[in-house]
Amino acid sequence: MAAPAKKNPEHDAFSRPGNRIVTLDEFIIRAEKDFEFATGELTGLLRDIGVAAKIINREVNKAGLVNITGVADSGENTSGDQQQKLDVYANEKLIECLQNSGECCAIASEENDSIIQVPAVGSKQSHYVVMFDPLDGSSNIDVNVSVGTIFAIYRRQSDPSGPATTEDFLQAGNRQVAAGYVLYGTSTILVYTTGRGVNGFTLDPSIGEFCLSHRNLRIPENGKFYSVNQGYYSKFDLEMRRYIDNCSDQNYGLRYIGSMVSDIHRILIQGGIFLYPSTRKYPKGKLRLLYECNPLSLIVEQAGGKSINTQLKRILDIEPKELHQRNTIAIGSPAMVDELKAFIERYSALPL
Ligand code: AHM
Ligand code: MG
Repeated sequence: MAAPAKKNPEHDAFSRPGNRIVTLDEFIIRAEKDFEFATGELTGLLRDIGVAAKIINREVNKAGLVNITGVADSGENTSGDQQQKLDVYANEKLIECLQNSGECCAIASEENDSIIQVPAVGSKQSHYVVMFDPLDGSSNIDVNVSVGTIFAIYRRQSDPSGPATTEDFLQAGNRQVAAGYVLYGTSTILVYTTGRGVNGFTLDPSIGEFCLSHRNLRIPENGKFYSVNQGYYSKFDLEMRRYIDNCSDQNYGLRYIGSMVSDIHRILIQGGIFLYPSTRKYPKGKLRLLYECNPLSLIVEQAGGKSINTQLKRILDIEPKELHQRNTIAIGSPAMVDELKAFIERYSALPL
């Protein structure tokens, strides 16, 4: 007899009549019940991240009122970027929330050189590792522009009885168990996927809960906006310049916030393409594969979009070599990524 079709937990979880509010916690718990062999660990992790997001949100919203904007005393992070005070704060809060519950066995953060072991809580033996960019686009904080937290969860590969290893983090993005982002914008929204569609939860400040607001997000097939730091135009390769000229010829609008989470969120809702190609300063691209590109690529693909690098490789299939690896990216509406691909195939001087 054929096995019964597997239910889509993230859709079943909220299929109920009326306009009753569905909170993130309720959604996660209901979704877990539909997973075979669920142990509750992943559920716990997503809830921990939700809690950390609320704490970070509180602080981001106070920026300007208290002495938490500006450059941190620590100076630069491991990638050579200037650390803001709020970067440091967000990093500490996420680590704290994850360490307290012990639902993961190790953490990697864009702000730390190497992985952080999470001591077991009680007899729990966690099977997951979590990585994150605690506050992406943080150079925008001092000027009240949106910033975001990005996270990715993987199953560890090493023996659960010993400590986690760096290799547990060096897995291709197609092995992510869950990924998401929190955008601290005009409202605060948490968007996540466990590989079965994408859902968004807006923080209702009056009750302090993330509530389901964007159910089964689907990215438009095409868009009218392109998103790239056009200030670097003269440093881009020919094929990228040709593509950007084409965007302008077709009257696409340019939208670039300088905060990738914000740009990707707009693209998820309205369609469009986001590009960060190689420049002279960043020959391999600026954005980090593990902390930024992989989680956002999983979300965009789960919503029906595409994500490749400028060598036309699917981002999620890249085998990472190091924790802070950078890469180029083109991500967004499928028709626009395909159009860019045709330009690269036509004009690239390098063998693809
Ligand atoms: P960050 O992680 O140090 O904040 O850097 C990542 C950010 C992205 O959010 C944004 O898209 C990009 O850097 C902007 O870079 P640039 O100013 O070079 O255009
Ligand atoms: Mg970042």
